[in-house]
Amino acid sequence: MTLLKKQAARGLLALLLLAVLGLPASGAWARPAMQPAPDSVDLEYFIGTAHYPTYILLEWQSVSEATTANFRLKRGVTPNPAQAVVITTPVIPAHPGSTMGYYYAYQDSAGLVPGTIYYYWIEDQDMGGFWNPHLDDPNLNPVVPWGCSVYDVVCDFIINSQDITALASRWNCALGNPCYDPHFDVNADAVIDVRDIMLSASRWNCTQGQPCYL
Ligand SMILES: [Ca+2]
Repeated sequence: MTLLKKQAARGLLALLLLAVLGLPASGAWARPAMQPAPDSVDLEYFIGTAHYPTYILLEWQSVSEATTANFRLKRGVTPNPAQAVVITTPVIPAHPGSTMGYYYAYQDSAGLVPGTIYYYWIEDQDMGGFWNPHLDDPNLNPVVPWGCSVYDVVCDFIINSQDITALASRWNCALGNPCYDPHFDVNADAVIDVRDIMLSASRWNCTQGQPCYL
């Protein structure tokens, strides 16, 4: 094989390889597919931790805030961000113009209902007033279970025989008796009896996240 034929063969082999890999022969594939929104802040994390029964602690850390003016947090009870509402009014000021990252914390305690799963989102506002929702990153969407339903007296996020057994073991315990514990008095009528058992049993096998759990 002459040198010319060898070079032609190598070129053909390279083209075949590109065709197999599904890549164009130009250098176009080396470009990033999409640029991030220019004024959206980079967040290292956004997390939520339940401190039952007082508050849910929300924490986030930014990388730099050169064009970030404010933050706001949204909360919902479904995974659909369109159903979430803003919980931080007024907005939380950022550090506009800073190339440093900052740590933030917010305690959410408004209207929390035991037995509910809360979904959170974070948005940052750029200098132009536009809110960036960060919807494309599941790491910035904490999901926080909050407490137990009053019917789930054992508090293991399912209403089942364990709750009925726990209630039955306190049968006829009334306010003032050493065995009385208001936690097991489902209907809060100062006695633990068949009514409480009936209420829990009516939600048999309901788990946290289901409407019947509440
Ligand atoms: Ca009762």
